[in-house]
Amino acid sequence: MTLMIKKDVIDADNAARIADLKADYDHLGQQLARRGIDIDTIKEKVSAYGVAVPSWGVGTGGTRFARFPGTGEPRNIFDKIEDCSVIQQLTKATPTVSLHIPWDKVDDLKGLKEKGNALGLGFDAMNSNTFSDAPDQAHSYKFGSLSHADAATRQQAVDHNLECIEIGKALGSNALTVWIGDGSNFPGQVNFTKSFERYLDAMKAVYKGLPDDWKIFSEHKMFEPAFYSTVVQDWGTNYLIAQELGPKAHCLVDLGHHAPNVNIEMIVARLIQFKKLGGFHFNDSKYGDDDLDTGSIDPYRLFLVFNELVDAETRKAEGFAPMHMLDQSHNVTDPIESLMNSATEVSRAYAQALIVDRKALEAYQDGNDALMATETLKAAFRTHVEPILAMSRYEAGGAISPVAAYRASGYRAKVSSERPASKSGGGGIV
Ligand code: LRH
Ligand code: MN
Ligand code: MN
Repeated sequence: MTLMIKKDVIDADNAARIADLKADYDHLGQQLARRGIDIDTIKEKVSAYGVAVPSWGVGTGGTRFARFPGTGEPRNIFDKIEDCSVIQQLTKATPTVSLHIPWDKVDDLKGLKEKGNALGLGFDAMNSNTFSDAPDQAHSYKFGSLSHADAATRQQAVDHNLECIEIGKALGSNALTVWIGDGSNFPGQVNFTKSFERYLDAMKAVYKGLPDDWKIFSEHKMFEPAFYSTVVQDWGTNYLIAQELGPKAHCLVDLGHHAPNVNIEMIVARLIQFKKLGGFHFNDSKYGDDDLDTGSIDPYRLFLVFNELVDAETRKAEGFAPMHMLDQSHNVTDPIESLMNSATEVSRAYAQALIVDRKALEAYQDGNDALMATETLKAAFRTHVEPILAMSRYEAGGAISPVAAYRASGYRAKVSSERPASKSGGGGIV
């Protein structure tokens, strides 16, 4: 396997930390044992857990005002997956990459698949892009794509999604995520019913092109780029879509795509209950679709989402198999560092949710003991599970402290000397 970070660097950094980690792990093990929890069982579950890295996340993002690139920005999809493999090598929590077409130019599919294999990376859900115009396309998406008033434009968007499926098939992916920016900026600009009807028809055409073992995810988002109305604006519309399309269709929940204070964990529970939870785009937000690092603003909410997931996992909920992806934009940090920390935050929320005393919680719920019910969740959330995460990384050959090992490796300086400086300037994600 091709290793982007030298093993010696990781070993040296780990050597300085392993004694403390063992002591911390043993101590936590004793604490958890007193609560009737076997630490190794939790560690094994955490070790088996993975979240996909978005290919678009390893380049520095931007806002609609400006983009301030870092150094050593990936030039193409091959550079991007090398960066993704650094994240996986150090965290051992990100075994797959989620591609975005045509942001990722994938002319050499065979070469890309081989490179993925060499780096030990698989390919997660494919993402189509009909929210911006590709250089040579015949019809513009300025006024929409799958819901556009013009049939030829809709067909072009359908064809693009079908092409994404073909690319994904060659790479070993098994899901397509569709997010559209379609909507309107003015009352009266579009007919809500007609545009949703057109969207459903177009999505049905994409659905027809899905292989038997594939899933299609529709991703809702409250607003942006359309500021008055959005065609797929919330989980209710998203659920209708999944119902209309059929059993291979599910809803994708991007944590940043809701109004502030919306109870996302409850949306997750509803979608699980009705077998329509397809997957996640994890990130964090304070105001809107901020695409901040997962767990950086409200780690308790992330934990509460995972509490629902573990609840479903524990009772073996029918049809429950969501895919997990990160979807972030990094404007002021090294994207590799942000993505490593985010993967760790997701694993942390999972570990914390695994140690919730579910029997006690159920008894408190049934007995209407609101205070003790919420304390039961808090007891798990307050538990410092880092030794479990670090030990799981260490035993898998990763880094006890991924950011420290990464900085010690000099990877960013190395790629900065090899990859030409990328342009700063206007907004948008590279
Ligand atoms: C839209 C979105 C969607 C896109 C990604 C780049 O805001 O969350 O998932 O594919 O951002
Ligand atoms: Mn998203
Ligand atoms: Mn988004």
